[in-house]
Amino acid sequence: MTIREVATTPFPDQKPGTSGLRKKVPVFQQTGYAENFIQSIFDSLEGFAGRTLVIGGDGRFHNRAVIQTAIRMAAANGFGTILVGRGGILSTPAASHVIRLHGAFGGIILSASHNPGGPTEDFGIKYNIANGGPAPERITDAIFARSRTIDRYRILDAADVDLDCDGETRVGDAIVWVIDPVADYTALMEELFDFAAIRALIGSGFRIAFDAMSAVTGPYATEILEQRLGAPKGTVRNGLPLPDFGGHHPDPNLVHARALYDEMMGPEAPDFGAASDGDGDRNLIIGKGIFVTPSDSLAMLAANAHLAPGYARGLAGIARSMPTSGAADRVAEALGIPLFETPTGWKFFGNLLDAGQATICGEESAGTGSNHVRETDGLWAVLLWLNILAARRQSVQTIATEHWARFGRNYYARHDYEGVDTIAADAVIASVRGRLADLPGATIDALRIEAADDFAYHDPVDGSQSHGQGIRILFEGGSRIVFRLSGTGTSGATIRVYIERFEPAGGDLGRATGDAIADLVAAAEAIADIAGHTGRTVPDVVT
Ligand code: VG1
Ligand code: CO
Repeated sequence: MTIREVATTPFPDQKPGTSGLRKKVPVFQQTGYAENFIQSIFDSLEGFAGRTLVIGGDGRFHNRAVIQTAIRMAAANGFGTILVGRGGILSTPAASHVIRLHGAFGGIILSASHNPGGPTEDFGIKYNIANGGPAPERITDAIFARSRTIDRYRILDAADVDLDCDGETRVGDAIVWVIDPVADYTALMEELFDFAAIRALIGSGFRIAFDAMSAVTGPYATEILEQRLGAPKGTVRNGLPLPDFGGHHPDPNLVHARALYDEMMGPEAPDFGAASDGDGDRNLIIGKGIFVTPSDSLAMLAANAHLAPGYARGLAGIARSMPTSGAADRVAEALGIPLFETPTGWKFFGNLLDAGQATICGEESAGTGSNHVRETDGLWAVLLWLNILAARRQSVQTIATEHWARFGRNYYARHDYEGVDTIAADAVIASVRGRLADLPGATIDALRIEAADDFAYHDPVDGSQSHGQGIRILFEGGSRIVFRLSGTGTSGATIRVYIERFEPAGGDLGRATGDAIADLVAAAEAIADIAGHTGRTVPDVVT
């Protein structure tokens, strides 16, 4: 087998976003496109000769082709061992665990997460470092810089590896191991949670519905919920990963997991409903008759985590992304532990987890996780909920009601305006940014603005700075509006408006969210004039 140095020219658009490089499949299918990006990753790293690389993906269209390319390139670039999930499958949290468990140098995860898949839909490549977490900005910046000047990539002439058979193959000087994608992850979950208690809960007639959305969590959820925990067959729906996710968005929110939501609100609802996304890192939690917002879920999990064996000794701290509601802040305060507010994206949690400063982290976008891996973890959140339900033997509704009565309630919604013209979207943000100095002290109807800023983060562990991470408008009494642009889309821009009303304990805790935040929604429009800039009068997605 010979190593070839292939001459190439740069593509100008290989800047990683919130979570890796995401583009339409036809973009990735251009000659040299994936190769350039993968070589740019390797060229930005040092010291991996003879070390282990983990490769896996969420099974979407184009997954297998890029896995073969990545194997040939990793071998040609000098990695000693390459671990690949069988079928090219590894959920994002499972990949994170495999990297850590096997002491790998890093991993390449092929996914566009919650974005749709198929021949004309989305694909993505992300690099994770040795701690199992997404590469920090310093590395993603280096990858982008390298992609602008790259002039050759290195690849081995070799036959395709059989991805469907566990075992060992030699590719050049490297050993390729095809591993069971589910086994290591399942063992980790058994360490963290009281499977016997959850099994007893299910045995007592507690009913679960889990929607894998034809994405990567199917095999994991089937093994854990149905095989290990004894839930009846059929508990896991859409459990077979499909290259196009059955034509759906594998995004576990109230729009794309609508059927589950409707069922959970109906008279025959199971006790607990959940879903995960394309690559298995997100979670949707719905109790009988009650949707738990991801921000509330983070707070409720943190408040009850000690009921699970893996967290019995308590939490060192909680971290949340800036747009995530302040519900977790009140739990941290009550527990007497620190609360960290980071920019959007899981890569900002890595240092806090590594340093032992935070144990549980979460984002309003339905990502929740802990120090067990360095990624957000959908099934982990589901299992922690089940462990808490098994320990408390109360309904999700009761747990939520008691939580709000103790901590107060953060009514919360995110309004997304999708596929907006990029210039118009930039203009929205620029005009709000331009008003930042004038907003503090201003009133909009009965709401008084206390502070307004462009969020910047100073990492307390490595001292790095990140600027321009979203605009915060903070109101008296703890309510908030946040504006930012998405960094994961592949066409046009998405404007995200995050709206939150804080209602203290003793206040009106049982309102409909839409009513509770109506004045803030109006204030957001008054401040940003989204209609004027974009012509859009209503959001495309409300979650
Ligand atoms: C979105 C979410 C963010 C999340 C990111 C990756 O980013 O808002 O919280 O970390 O997706 O999630 P953005 O830049 O589009 O707002 V995953 O599950 O899709 O990789
Ligand atoms: Co995801």
